[in-house]
Amino acid sequence: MKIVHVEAIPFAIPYAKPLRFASGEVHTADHVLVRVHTDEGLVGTAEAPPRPYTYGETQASIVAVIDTLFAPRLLGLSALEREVAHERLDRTVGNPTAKAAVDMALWDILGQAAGMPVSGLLGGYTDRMRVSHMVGFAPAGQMVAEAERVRDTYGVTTFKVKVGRRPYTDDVDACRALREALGPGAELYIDGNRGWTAAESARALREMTDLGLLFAEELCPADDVLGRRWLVERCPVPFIADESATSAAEVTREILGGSANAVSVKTARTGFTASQRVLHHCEGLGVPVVMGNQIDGQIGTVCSVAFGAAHRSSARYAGELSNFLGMSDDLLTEPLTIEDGTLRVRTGAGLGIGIDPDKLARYRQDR
Ligand code: MUC
Ligand code: MG
Repeated sequence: MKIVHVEAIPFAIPYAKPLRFASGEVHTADHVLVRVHTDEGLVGTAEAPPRPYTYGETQASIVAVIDTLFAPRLLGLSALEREVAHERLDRTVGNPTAKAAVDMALWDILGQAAGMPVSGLLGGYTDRMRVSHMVGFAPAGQMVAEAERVRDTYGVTTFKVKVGRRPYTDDVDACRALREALGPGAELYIDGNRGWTAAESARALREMTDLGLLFAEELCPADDVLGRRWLVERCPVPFIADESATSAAEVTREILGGSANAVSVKTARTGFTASQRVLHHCEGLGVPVVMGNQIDGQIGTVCSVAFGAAHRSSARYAGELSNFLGMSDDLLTEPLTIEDGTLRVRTGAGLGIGIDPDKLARYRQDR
């Protein structure tokens, strides 16, 4: 199982429905397809989504770091030597989605070699997850229409509402309109992507106390250390750390520092190996976990559901698994489908996915 070749292929697929949030917006899935080849002919596949406003990575930087630094360090290693692979990748700081894609491609190889699904190898807790849909910035009426469409079409009843606009009352009004339209049975939570100050966040939370929110996520920056701690002390629901807690060490810092009391796990940035470290760490600390979405395409979503469904603690809440619905197309030979508000884990060996060669030829940016 020696690694003989690592590919980093930039591709771009437009969004039919762009997503807007406080730290940025996505119009095109300008991701990188990562393929790790072994001497036995196995090919592990994953995708890396550049999020410059979150991690500083770009499509070009992901391709460059894989081609020039990661691939040469991986060649000749066995896919079983994941810990050595990570030691070598970690000689380079940052670049979380590039590292995560390599990690998940290695797990795909291991699963294929064993003839077993990765989700089973990770923990095999359940075969599906409830889906949470992210509602991006728009006038309140459009946000309601979007949530109703996703509920009526896919049976989804959990929604994460993007907040963090100014004035904050626009978001309070949108959340209220969503609650009124969706009724008391829907689960609603909010994600500010650091858009508000601690004081704005506190005011907004106070004005939404009757809306029955499930969680609040990254309402203000974690770098406003005392302000954020002050806010979390007053927050009536678990406060999720997302972009402020992207490793087990950052989770320790944020939780013990009082800057969060729940954590978003995203396989797009911690792969399977480090996501398990984060997850087990959260279990040890006794804080809840939500499977987040890095605005993944279908390949990334297959990875998120494989991981989320594999463990009790990551399968507990609905996972954010529907961002791919906004894309105009994707690369998988068998597209994902959300039914009855749930997404199933792929049952084939490894990640159980195939890449459509015609689609890849159409969307790749390097030829
Ligand atoms: C999220 O949960 O924040 C938007 C920015 C990012 O880094 O992830 C997405 C979704
Ligand atoms: Mg978030």
